[in-house]
Amino acid sequence: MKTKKSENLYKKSLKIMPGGVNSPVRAFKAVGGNPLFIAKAKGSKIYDVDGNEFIDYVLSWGPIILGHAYPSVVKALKKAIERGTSYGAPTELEIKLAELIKKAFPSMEKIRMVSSGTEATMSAIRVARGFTKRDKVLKFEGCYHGHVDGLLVSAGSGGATFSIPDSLGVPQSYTSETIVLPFNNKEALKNTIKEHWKDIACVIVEPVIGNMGCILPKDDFLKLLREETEKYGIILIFDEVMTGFRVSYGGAQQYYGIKPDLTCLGKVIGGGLPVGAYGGKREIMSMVAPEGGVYQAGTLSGNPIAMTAGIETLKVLSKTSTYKSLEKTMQYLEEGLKDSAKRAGAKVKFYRAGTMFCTYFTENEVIDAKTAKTSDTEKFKKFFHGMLKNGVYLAPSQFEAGFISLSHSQKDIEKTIQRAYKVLKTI
Ligand code: KE4
Repeated sequence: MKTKKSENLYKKSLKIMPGGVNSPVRAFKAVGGNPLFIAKAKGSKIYDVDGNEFIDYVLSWGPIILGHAYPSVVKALKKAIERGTSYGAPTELEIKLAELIKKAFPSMEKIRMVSSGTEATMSAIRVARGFTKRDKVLKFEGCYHGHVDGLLVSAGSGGATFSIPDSLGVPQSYTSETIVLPFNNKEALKNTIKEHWKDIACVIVEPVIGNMGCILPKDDFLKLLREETEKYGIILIFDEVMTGFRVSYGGAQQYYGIKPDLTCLGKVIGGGLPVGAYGGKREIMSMVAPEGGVYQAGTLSGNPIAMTAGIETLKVLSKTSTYKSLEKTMQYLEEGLKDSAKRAGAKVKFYRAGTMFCTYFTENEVIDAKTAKTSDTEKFKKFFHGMLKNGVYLAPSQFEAGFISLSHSQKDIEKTIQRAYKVLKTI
């Protein structure tokens, strides 16, 4: 596989950008080797600057659920751009996208648009603190909610009581209000909430953890989470930045039948442009400035170009035929990958929720961060590079989710399954 042009560009980008990238995971640090620089993309394919073609299962980490350069999105964007790109004033487009979101997520009675998932989670936490007048935030190990200072933590040795920053530049005081628990652990959850509820403003959770691969909630864990937070007046925030419109049209909350107080969205609702959103119960969201006293703002929030991409994407997603087709493709891929692994004698565990999935190189059931980390990352590296050489672009980390799009064809899936067998046999 020729990669000369990518290598030259990487040398150049290293001189001017930290790690040569604008987001760490893109640098291939978890799998080794140099990142490929992408020239263009269409449908299920991406093409790098050396002309290599790949079937894309990263899809910009989730947003490109229709497929790259989807015709109706491109057409609408071309027209929209002629009307200017951003006014810094309200437009009808923001109402349109908010209404489309609310139709899919009825729990989001009032919605505020922002420009990233991080802004959405950071703001939702501020609103929860403003509403409850409490300071602590409870999160789960392995969940990533964007680079919010107070959430860049890992469980302190004291487990539930205190957390330690897992990024430089985050003061201990910022993380002292964060409690970290193991996911899917009902006892830890009940005991911690019972002990600390008076100080806990909110629980924030990825209902399906997409930032540790793909970890599903075990029986009734989310139901318990809803009951316990309800009981103690703690705001339940579902971070559906990744699961929104991915696990189902109505996200994980529709799929698992749990109604959170606040929901954070991103990725898919921008159709590949920068959009995040947070929203939920009217009485809570009324706290947000200028209606209430919780301040949050953004120059490009709700800009007409990003709104247009989001509206066009959700219009296609709102057709029931869309999810029928996505589900069919995903089932085919799931069965095929499991069969390839079995025939190749590879010991892997495959999990998926809707159209997000992960293949772990472990024989253990993966139910939380700890069990996810029993995966053999050396084997994953070999799998990643083997598939890359065979024209399949997977997420460059064992602990990321993969995605499919409406544009992934039967042929794409067949090729992926065959190549997976070929590569897994060599590992
Ligand atoms: P952004 O600020 O990156 O738009 O969203 C942050 C975020 C919040 N919540 C969840 C559940 C997320 O998955 C994310 C971002 N996800 C990563 C992928 N693991 C984005 C890719 C990246 O960091 O480059």
